[in-house]
Amino acid sequence: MFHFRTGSPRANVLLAVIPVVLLFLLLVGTLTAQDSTTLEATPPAEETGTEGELSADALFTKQVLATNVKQAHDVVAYDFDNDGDNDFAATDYVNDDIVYFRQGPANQYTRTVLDGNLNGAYPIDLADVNKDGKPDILAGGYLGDDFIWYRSNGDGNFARVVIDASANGAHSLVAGDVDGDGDNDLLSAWQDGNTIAWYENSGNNNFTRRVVDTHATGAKRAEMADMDNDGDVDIVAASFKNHQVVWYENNGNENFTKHVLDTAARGAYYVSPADVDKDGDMDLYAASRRDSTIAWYENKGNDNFTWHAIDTNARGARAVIATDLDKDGDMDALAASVDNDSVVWHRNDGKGNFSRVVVDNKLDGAYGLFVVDMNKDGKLDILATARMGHQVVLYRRN
Ligand SMILES: [Ca+2]
Ligand SMILES: [Ca+2]
Ligand SMILES: [Ca+2]
Ligand SMILES: [Ca+2]
Repeated sequence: MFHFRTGSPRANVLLAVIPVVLLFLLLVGTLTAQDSTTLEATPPAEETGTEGELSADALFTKQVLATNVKQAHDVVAYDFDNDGDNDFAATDYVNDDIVYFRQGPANQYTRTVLDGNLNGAYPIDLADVNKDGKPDILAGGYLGDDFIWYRSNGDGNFARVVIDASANGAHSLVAGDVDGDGDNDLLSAWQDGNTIAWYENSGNNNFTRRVVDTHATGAKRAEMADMDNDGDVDIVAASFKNHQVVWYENNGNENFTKHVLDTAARGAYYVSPADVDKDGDMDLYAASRRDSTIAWYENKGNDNFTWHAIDTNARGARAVIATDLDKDGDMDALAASVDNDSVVWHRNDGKGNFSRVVVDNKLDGAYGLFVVDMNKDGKLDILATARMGHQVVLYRRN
C-alpha cells in the first residue's frame, strides 16, 4: 500500500533533491526525452478474452508492451510525436518517473523518461488542456503533492508546467470546462488532504485553485458531468476512507452543494459518469475496493439515485471507466481489480443490463485502464497496467 508519507527515508532524500530539480527544470525549460533505450515489444503472448455463453471466440490478443515500469499505476496513449502511430506514457511510482514509449517501425517502442522527478508518480490523464489540437498529459505525484501539466509541443516533446505543488496526496487530475467560459479548467482529488479542488483557467493558461470540499476523506477521484441536467458542470467523486460516492451540484456560479449518493461504498475508489441507460440523464459508474464492487447509480431525477450492482466479486476493484468499447451506441463499464488480477468488460445492452467479458484474469495487480484504437484498425483496444507485475499491456481487439 502507499498510504505512508511521513518518516520515509525516501521522502527525506527527495526533499533535499527538490530544489536542485526545480533549478534544473528552470534552466532546461522544456523537457526532452532522456535515458533512451529501445524496448522491443514482445510478440503476442496468448489469446485471451471469453464472453461467457455469447461467444467462444477470443475477442482480444494480449501483448506486453512494457516491463519494468515499477508499480505501474496509470497509462495514456496518443500519437504525441505526430508520426502516424500511437505512443504511450505511464507512471512509474517507485522511480518517480513518467515513462514515455514512442512507437516506431516493426512494432517497437523506444523507451524514454519524460519526467524523472515526479515524486510518487501516480495518476496520468490525457487532455488537450490549451485546446491547440495537441493533446497534453496531466499527471500527479502522490508523495510530492504535485499536479503537473505536460504541454505537448506536437513533436514528442513536452513543457513541464506546475499546476499545484501543495496538493496533499495528489491522486487524480482531469480537464474540462468547469465554469463554462470556453476554456479548460482542471479538477483534482487529494487523498491525504481529503480535498476536492478545481483550478480555474484564468487566462493565458494560468490556473487558480478553487477548493470545493475539504471533507472528502481519502478522496481518490473526481470527474465532471452535468448530473442534474441544468446545463452547468457538476462534480462527482469517490472517497476511500469514508466510503462515499458523492456529487457536488453547481449552483451556476461554481459554488457547489454536496449530495451524498452512497455512504456504504467501502473503499470507494473510482467514478465515471455516463448515461448508462440512455434515458437522457447522467448516471454514474463506481468502483469500491474494500467491498470488491462495480456498481452504477441510476439517475431518477430530483437527486434520486438507485444503486445497481454490476459485479460484487471484483476483488480490490480499483478502476471503472465508461466507454463504448464495441461502438454499439451505449456506454459499457471497463473495470480493473487489483486483487484478482482482472480486467473485465461489462457490456451494456443499452438499458443498464450487463454481460460479462473477462478480458484478462492474470494481469498481476491490474490497476490502470485506457481505451484507444492503438493499431488504428477501427476497433477499440485496451491498455492496462499491472501494479505488481510492473507491466503495461495491450489487449488488441481481434
Ligand atoms: Ca507516434
Ligand atoms: Ca473554464
Ligand atoms: Ca448541473
Ligand atoms: Ca440515464
